[in-house]
Amino acid sequence: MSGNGTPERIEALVIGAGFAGLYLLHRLRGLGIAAIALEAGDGVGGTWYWNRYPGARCDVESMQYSFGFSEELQQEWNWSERFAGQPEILAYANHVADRLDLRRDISFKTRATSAVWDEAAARWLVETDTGRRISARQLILATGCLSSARLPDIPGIEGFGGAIYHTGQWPHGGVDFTGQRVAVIGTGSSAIQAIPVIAKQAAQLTVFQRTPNFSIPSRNGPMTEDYAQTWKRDYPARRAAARQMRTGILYHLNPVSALAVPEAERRAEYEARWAAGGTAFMAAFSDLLTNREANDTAADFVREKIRGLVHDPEVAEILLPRNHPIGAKRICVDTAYYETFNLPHVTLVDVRRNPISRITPEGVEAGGATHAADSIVFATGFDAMTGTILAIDIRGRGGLSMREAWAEGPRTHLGLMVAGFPNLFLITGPGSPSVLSNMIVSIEQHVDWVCDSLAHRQRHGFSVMETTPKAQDDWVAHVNEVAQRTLYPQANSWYMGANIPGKPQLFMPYVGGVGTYRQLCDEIAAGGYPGFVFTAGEQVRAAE
Ligand code: NA7
Repeated sequence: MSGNGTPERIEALVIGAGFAGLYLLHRLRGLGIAAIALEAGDGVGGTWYWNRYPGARCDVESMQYSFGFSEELQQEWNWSERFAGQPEILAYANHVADRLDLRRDISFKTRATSAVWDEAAARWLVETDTGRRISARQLILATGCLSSARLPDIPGIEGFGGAIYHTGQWPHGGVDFTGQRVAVIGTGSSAIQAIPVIAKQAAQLTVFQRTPNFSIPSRNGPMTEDYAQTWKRDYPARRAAARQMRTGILYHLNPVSALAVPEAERRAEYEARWAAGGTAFMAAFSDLLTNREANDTAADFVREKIRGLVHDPEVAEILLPRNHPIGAKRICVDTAYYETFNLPHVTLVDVRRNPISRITPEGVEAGGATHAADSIVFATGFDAMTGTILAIDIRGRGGLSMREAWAEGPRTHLGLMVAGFPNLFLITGPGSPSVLSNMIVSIEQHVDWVCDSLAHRQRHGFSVMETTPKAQDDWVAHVNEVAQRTLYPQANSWYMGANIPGKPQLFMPYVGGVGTYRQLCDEIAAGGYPGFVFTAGEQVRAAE
């Protein structure tokens, strides 16, 4: 249906067909709730559909970065590597969509542009860039946390004579850099994965670094049958344990303070974690993210490793992260990142000392010198956590726009609902553990909670659910208070909105931990949803 005619009617509308959208469609179908999903891309997979840059892979082990809701699914799928690459994760997303027969409920190449709450009908009216108009009782934003790719405001980009790429919007056919002079701008997770792979092809690679990052070797390798079986034999129990962990990832979290053990023991623990690889390095001691002195011991250890890996001491010095506690910005995981700077055709430019002034037709101008390039790769990140939500013009009760409601930064109750926006749910929204966790674990938890709340309403005949301003204020204060007890706010990270000029700065994800958060959400559901209000016609029940 297009134009101004009667809109299509549906019970639930899901925006996005990444892992969250796929699981939502499956659960809603199980509840007998008619649902469709709109997806801007022409395939499923969300972040794994868009981020096709060379070297893209997940930093959570694949045995854990996969759905746990279906024993059949987790038994039948076989991963080829410890940390699967993007093509394999995308293949898995496609497999899930086919296996659960979800495609028939997804509208591809369709982007939601606006969503307006119609008070009289108690429904959302959603408009799309294809002219479709859809009236839905429930609107669920499964839009992802890192979907709005961002090019920095560097003058001259349009005039560049070569090719421009952003890691988050990579061409589907791939890019062959063989023989090219390539510039990479940024040294976050994406760049740290892409740089070693691009270096293998490029004739010359220049990396522009503004802030050095901490990166731990992944020790990625082929999946062994033995390792896969240790998981598959015991999947339900292992998944259950992971759901209670701080990050939703099962690994050994050492309960001891880094400052409570002798130097030699501390070192041995770091060495063992460095040798094992991956983000579990940050679980070496209990207080690495809460005590600066403890954190310094881990940061010093990694800086020493970097010095050992990079041959040229001047280059190593530039690569040493010093301006934030380790882990306060998302820790990176790499395959031969630091070693890449030993290659003769790879150059590192310190953008703090030599700021990029502009892009010229020939390349990148920094510190008065032009670095010639045939291609520029922007690995400059995303308008994280809120960018994709605010890209939709959302109007709730009384015409309140989400942009106004979040003018000072995102405000939610539990990262799930926003006061003034009835029947609008966020999956892994700001105020929930989301990006600090294994995303699939957090997605499953949110989808289950939302679907359980819908089932609750079905049983009680409530058609509208919303959160109260008081519950939201209390949650926002709690999220902030818990964040302040950690070292996270000490880094200018995208967790804080610090990478987007003018974006309000506050710590967006909930650091209380996946297990604690889940328990709280479960208690709220079991207690009849305090902090939420349910309405059906004349019936109003304030459950505070
Ligand atoms: P990130 O982590 O936001 O990294 C972006 C990088 O780009 C970071 O090094 C930035 O430096 C750099 N950047 C941004 N703008 C500029 C300009 N103008 N000049 C120079 N350098 C710039 O994005 P990623 O895609 O790597 O990773 C995002 C998440 O995706 C990641 O955490 C995983 O969860 C998956 P800065 O640090 O701001 O100084």
